[in-house]
Parts: sequence; structure tokens; C-alpha cells
Amino acid sequence: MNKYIEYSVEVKHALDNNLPIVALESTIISHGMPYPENVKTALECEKIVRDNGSVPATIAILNGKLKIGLSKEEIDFLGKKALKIVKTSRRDIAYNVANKIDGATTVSATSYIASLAGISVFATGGIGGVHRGAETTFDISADLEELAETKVLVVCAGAKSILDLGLTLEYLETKGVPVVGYGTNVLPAFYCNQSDFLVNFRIDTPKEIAEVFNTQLLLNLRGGMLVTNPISDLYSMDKEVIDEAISNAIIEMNKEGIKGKETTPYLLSKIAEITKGDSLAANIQLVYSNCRLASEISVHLNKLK
Ligand code: PSU
Ligand code: MN
Repeated sequence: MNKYIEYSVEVKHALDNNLPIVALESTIISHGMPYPENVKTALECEKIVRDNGSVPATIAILNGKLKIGLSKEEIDFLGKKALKIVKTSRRDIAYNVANKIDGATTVSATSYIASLAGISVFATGGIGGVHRGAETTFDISADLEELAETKVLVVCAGAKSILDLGLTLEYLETKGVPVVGYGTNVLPAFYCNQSDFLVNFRIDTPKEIAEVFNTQLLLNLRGGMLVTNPISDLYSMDKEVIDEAISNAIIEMNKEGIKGKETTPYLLSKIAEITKGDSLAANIQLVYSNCRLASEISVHLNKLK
């Protein structure tokens, strides 16, 4: 196993000294945002994690290695090559490593690789879920299965309404994944902090979130925890505006015949186009907020371990 893993100096030092760490994904860099905003955002995420007490570990597959902690140059490479970098979910990990194909890791692949290193807190923007129309397409993100299997706490801003939020919650319930609302009873919907759904548990402080997750680990419960952090009112988009943009983006997508793993990246960029960049600005702010919260949770979790 070790021959496939390569740590940055900073992450190796953190692991050796039991410092709190936060994993960060790389699909959001290559497929989730345009260049150069993607690189700028990824570097700022690392800074926010550091400023709040943890060490950032951005994860990707490069030169046949599972890289845990990237250099600025590597982040720049992933951002510039963007869609030319293969979006790598759990199913793609072995093939890409064996063939030395560079990969930007999704929530599922990042969680798995983080768990190999014993990293148990991870910040992202949004997770994949049950797509609208999944009853005919069967399009259910591997992210949900990973949350069911892997002991990682994932901080996100809820799920975008490009997904079916109700079915996503049902799927997580079936798999026994607790969905926590940070300071909210309402499941946040990514760009917008309102939705018609409720979270399982409202918890108001990073410390209490860490305590519940630590208890979950001590009870040896399978799987992770989903912490949903609502986008701040300052940046939250109007529900009607974003819902209409999403519906129109889905219509365009179906016209163009986009399917499978291209779905999420296509919709993200289409929605940014329709909202003239407003959705991208919201996306960037919510990721920053998630990095802050994840770093704080990781600091508290670290004290309990
Ligand atoms: N949501 C975002 N930005 C993203 C993604 C989701 O707002 O970049 C990425 C994440 O990497 C997530 C992946 O794991 O999309 C889900 O893709 P799919 O639906 O194909 O499983
Ligand atoms: Mn899918």
C-alpha cells in the first residue's frame, strides 16, 4: 500500500506529530470551477484551513501515486489542465494509478484516500447525491456509498437542487449516515440556505459536532457523517432564481445528451453561465466557510483522540 501513497512534507509532519488535518478534494479544482478561479480558491481553502488550526491535505492522483498534500505547482497543474484531468471516483482509482493517469478525486475517492492515511475530516463544496430522474437513469453518486462505508466526516453546504434532495436523504438514512445541520434544522441546498427538507440533527458548535463524531468512531459504527453548513445569508442566492437556473440547465443538458460523470460538471458551469457568475461567487464563499468549519471540527476531534 505505502508504495502508492505520497505525502507532502507538511502533511507528513502533521501525521507524525498528531496534528489536526483536513482533507480537500481536487475534482472541485479541475471540474467544479473555471481557471483561474479554481486555483485561487484551492489555495485560499488551504490557507483558511491553516488559519483555523489544522493542516490542509489536498488529494489527487498524480504520476501513479495517491498524493496526500499538493504543492502550489501541482494545484496549478490540476487547475490549468481542468477538464483534461480525469474525474476520478472510487471506481477509477486502481485503473488510473496502474496506468499513471492523472486524476482529480471526487468526494468518494478523496474520502477513501484520506481514510488510508487516517485523516477523518474532509471539507468540500457540495456532495454528489441521487440525481433528479434517478428512477430511470439510476444516477446515484458514489459519494453516498462512500459515506456509508468510510469513516470520514464530510463538511458540505448541503446538496444542490440539481439533485433530488428528498431521495438523497432517504438513501443516506437507509445507509445509516447521520446528516447534521450546523446551526440549522433545515437542510441547506448549496447555493441557497433554504430547502423543503430537514436534517436529522441540529448541532450548534464545532466542538459538539466533534464529540458526536468521536462517539460514532468509538462505537465502531460503519461509515461517515455528513455535516451540512448553510451558506451565509450574505451570499445565499434567491431560491426562485437559482431553482429556475437549475431547471433550465437540466433542460439544456438533456438536449445535449450529457450523461453519467459529465452531468455534475456540465450543470455547474451551465448554472454559472445562466446566473452570469453569481452561482460561482456563491460556490466559492460556501467552500471557504466549509473549510473554516472543518478545520475547527478537526481541532476539537484531535483533542478527543
Ligand atoms: N458539487 C459541487 N462541485 C463539485 C462536485 C460536486 O458543487 O465539484 C464534484 C465533487 O467532487 C463530487 C462530484 O464528489 O462532483 C460528484 O460527481 P457525481 O455526481 O458524478 O458522483
Ligand atoms: Mn453519477
